[in-house]
Amino acid sequence: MSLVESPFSAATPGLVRNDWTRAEVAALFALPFPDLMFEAQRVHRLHFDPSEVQVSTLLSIKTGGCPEDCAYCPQAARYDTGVKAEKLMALDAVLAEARAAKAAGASRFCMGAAWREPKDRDVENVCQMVEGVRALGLETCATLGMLTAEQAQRLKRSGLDYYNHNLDTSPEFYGAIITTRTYQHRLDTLDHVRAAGIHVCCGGIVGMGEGAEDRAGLIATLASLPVHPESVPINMLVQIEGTPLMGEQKLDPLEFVRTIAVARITMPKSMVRLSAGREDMSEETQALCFLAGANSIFYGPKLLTTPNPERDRDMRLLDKLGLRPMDR
Ligand code: SAM
Ligand code: DTB
Ligand code: SF4
Repeated sequence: MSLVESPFSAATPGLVRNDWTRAEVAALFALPFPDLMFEAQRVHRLHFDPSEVQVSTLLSIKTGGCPEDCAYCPQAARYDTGVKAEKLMALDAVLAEARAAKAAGASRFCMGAAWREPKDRDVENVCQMVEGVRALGLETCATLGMLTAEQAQRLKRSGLDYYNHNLDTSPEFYGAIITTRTYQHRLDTLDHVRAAGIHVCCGGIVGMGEGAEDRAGLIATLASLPVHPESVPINMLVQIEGTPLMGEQKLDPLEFVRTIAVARITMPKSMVRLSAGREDMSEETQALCFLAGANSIFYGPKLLTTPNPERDRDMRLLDKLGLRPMDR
């Protein structure tokens, strides 16, 4: 199907829709690559300066020992991945890392904890961290697992800007990846975060052995939430020795680029983040991701427990592409 005949070219430019069907999303995935990229660029330029990239830095504030069974995760206690369980970091140590991230050029600081769900006491500790990081002039993000409505409200009062909680994959494939909590649990947490007035950061992982219909199912689910997530991280699976997904067939990088492009087209005003997996990605693939409408990255040599490109390597890449880090 050429774009000229496709129903998408008839869409009002820049219109934000929350009624994307699976079939429409699958049809976008199936477009000829040049048509898909053209449409992604067109939509991207309606709402964003295409030379700007938002940079977030991650810190694992509570590493390992997690009771969940997420088949991709190095921090699940049940898999022998070599990640040691640690206690929640001290406030001072977190603030020292946030200061360093700001000095290196990050605009957002994202704190991750390997919890199924935080206890109220944990939330109080994280709220202190949020207040401290905000006082440094950084945007704040946290990813702590499932939240109750009250916990989300408490985090909002501390000044938390974003909460990351991913749907990870399609509702159909989800059960092959996680059995210790349901898709509905995830949607409930997203509702609580949204109702508390915190910006939502929600995306997923590709390259887990899912089918093309699951990638379409993930994007269709995200794009038909009542309000699109402000931030949509698209992760390429980082294969971890000891996890069930180790040795899974690698996804063709062009399918990853297509996933970014479809996220951009269906969620025109959201920041689309080229997230985990950049360490093993060529500069050419990353450049295609930016062309496809990705406008955010994790910046700094470590994600939560796995490596990410060194800062100077990323700055050289952005420079080569004529891209620049976004101010807040
Ligand atoms: N424990 C909390 C939770 O699961 O919501 C917060 C931290 S958890 C590590 C955050 C997200 O990281 C997961 O939802 C998943 O999408 C992503 N992630 C974890 N391990 C990954 C891997 N090996 N490759 C790519 N993404 C991964
Ligand atoms: C997201 O979507 N990706 C980030 C962040 N949200 C928290 C996490 C990626 C983790 C990759 C594996 C690790 O470093 O442990
Ligand atoms: Fe635990 Fe989060 Fe890892 Fe799942 S993704 S095992 S909940 S840390």
